[in-house]
Amino acid sequence: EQVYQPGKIEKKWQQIWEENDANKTNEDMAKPKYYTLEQFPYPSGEGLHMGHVRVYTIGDVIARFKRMKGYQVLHPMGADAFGLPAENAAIQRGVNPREWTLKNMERIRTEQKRLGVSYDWDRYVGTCLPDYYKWTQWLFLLFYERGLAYKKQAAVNWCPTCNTVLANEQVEDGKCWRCDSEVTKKELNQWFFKITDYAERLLQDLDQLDGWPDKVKMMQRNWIGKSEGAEVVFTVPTLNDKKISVFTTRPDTLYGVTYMVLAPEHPLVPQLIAGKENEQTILDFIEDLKKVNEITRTSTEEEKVGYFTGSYARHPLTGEDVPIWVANYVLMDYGTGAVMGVPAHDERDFLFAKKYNLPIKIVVQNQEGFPRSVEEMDGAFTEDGTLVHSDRFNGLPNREAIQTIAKYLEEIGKGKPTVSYRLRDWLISRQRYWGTPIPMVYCDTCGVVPVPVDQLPVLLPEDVIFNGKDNPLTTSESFVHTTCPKCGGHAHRETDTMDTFIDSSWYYFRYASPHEETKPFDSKQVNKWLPVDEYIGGIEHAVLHLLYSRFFTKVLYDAGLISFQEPFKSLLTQGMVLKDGAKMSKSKGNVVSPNEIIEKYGADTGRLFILFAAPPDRDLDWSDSGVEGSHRFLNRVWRMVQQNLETLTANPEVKVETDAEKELRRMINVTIKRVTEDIDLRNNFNTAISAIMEFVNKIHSYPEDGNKGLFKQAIETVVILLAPMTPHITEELWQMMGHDSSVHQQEWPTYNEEYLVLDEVEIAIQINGKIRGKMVVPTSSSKEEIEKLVLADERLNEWTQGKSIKKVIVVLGKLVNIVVG
Ligand code: ANZ
Ligand code: ZN
Repeated sequence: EQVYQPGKIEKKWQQIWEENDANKTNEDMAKPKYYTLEQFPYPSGEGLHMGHVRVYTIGDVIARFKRMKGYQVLHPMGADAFGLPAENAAIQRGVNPREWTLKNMERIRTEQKRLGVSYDWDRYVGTCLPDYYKWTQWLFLLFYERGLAYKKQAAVNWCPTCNTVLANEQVEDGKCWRCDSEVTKKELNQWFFKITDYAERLLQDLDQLDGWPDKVKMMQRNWIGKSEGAEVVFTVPTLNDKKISVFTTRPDTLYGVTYMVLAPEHPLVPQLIAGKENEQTILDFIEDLKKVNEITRTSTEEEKVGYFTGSYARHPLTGEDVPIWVANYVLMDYGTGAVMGVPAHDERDFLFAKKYNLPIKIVVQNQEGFPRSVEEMDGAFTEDGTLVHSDRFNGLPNREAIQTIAKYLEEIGKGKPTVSYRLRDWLISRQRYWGTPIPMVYCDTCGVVPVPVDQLPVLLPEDVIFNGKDNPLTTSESFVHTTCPKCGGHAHRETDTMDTFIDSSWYYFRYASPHEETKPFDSKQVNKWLPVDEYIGGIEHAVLHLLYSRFFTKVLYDAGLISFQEPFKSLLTQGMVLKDGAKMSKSKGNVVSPNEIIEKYGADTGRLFILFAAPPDRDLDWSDSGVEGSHRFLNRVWRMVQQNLETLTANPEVKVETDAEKELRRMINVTIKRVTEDIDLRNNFNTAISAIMEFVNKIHSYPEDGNKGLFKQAIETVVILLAPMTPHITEELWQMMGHDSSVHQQEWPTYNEEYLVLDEVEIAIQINGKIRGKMVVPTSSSKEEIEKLVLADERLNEWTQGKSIKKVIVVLGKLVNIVVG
């Protein structure tokens, strides 16, 4: 008898699968398609961690299951290979970022292969390879042509540690998403993608995403942050009636305006303060604010600081002049960068007015007439009510007045109803080397000129200096100096590279036709395979990668390149892998390395444990005893096959006659049903595995003299059902059982409804020998099980109350006699 040696058989099968192209995408159009995708890894120098193992295993079970269910399956893998760590390695250790990255990509690929994941390696995509980033550049030019890529001077997020700008999505609580440094503001000329043009569609289409977790949809909704209200136009009499628009969600409070506040960066500020008393103070104030990020600026704890500009604005309805202030809490890039101050009905304005002694005017009161006067207010009145002191609008419920006043303003040309979004345009330029070069040149005569498509890719140069200070691309003479594609004159290249989130916004398109040489992808292939049917990845990308990818998909749809508008039909966000209740991480020193587990127990055990320990969307607690348990189970299955090889390689006839046989047949069918539904409907691999474990127990208690044909069928079912989860051991056992074809090419078994029901029998219940009732029990129940069932029956109370049960006699299939006394 052979012992289970995962080290040996796993290597053997991985090699055979590779030689046979076993995981090649099957493009059999007669079958329905299924695209399973796991987020591709960043090839860091550390190799895979357990979080990766978890995602890939989940994806692999789905891919293998769908293949057995008769789908043509696309299950590809690649590497998100541009990014800072490569460059940091270059700065710190003097290595070449490209070589460093390629080496890591190779290492990760090797580790992924050791897990036995069924990827079609022929479709491998690496975003740092010229035949990929050429098309990232092509897409940039498409965006540019469509008016969706533009350059502007703006105060942008700056990470002083990473030495580069960041998109808003990459600033978390005022800190850099990658290195946790405090983010500051810097005035720079930068490239942006106009994602704000798509804000409404990105919001509306969330409603179609039934296969997405509500939590992720909610995070995207909040990030897009739609707000309905009005634009109200004030004018500045001293500046020739220059207009200042404000955005407000509360036009109903317009008569309560007692001042106005501009963001200090507002373009009118210099004119408003020119020659005024506070001019210098305000100029200094603006300088200081540049060092503070907006999270801090708008946080409720931050002290609100403001200065009077010395100028006044005319109220559009009352014609009164209200003082114009500047203050830190008004942001330039939200709404119009200007707000109307209504201290009676806005908490922030109330505090500001109190602090600077500005007047407060009540224009909304509740049914009790509260607030009647400013003296009885200890904060803003923000509830609903009726309008007062509002001229012709007095008496209107304020909710109604929101619309009425907005429309009235539109009629008289002093405003209009409007919508504001919190979403900002996507800042995509990075002052770093290891990224896709932005394909633009600056010509002394022609200005900004896109690089023609036939000159792509704009390759990353090698003659650069990594000094940890400047953008290395600026140090390459051969790169910077070029000729203008339009006039042939001298020009210099854009030295910014693209945010790596652009690379990952379209890689799942590339997989559909990875060797396409004339365009980023073949539309026919993409329309065939996409949208992705199940996308598996981390929740940390809820508003980054997942929002950007949705944006890209909509732009490609508008450009007529694809026929669908949402990239990911269903999304599975996997939970974390914890150890001793904390996230596995180097800093906590609680890391269990995948390689260590594979060496000791084999990949199949690791996979089985990870799938069994928790449903995929929950956090999973690593447990050494759990791993041991999974390994024991696989050993048990192994021995079950080994010890019955004679039966399993013969061809015994199937006959179902005895109760034990009927029960085994029932278990075969019940288990197939449970496992199929757990995988297919719920992704509950853990309960699918428990069902198989129960089934194996049942097979062990099957009598020696039971029908051998049925016994063989049961064991074969175990091996087939386990195949998607533990692909190596099942392949080996399948072969031992005398099959020529791969277990992974077997059809997924189906069950027969008819055999799901328990065979039942009616038995008599006696109390002290007298028949007192009848009961229906499963035919297969043991004496102990029947005794339990009978004693739990409440009808017995009548006969046994106040007495003690002396003895219970069970005659299987006939009766139960309870002796009481
Ligand atoms: C007057 C008013 C009265 C306001 C009132 C609220 C309550 P959301 O809902 O987040 O969109 N606001 C507008 N632009 C701003 C900016 N650039 N920086 C800081 N605050 C700004 O918030 C919209 C409200 O936030 C607007 O409505 C405006 O204050 C303020 F009883 O206008 B409100
Ligand atoms: Zn940083």
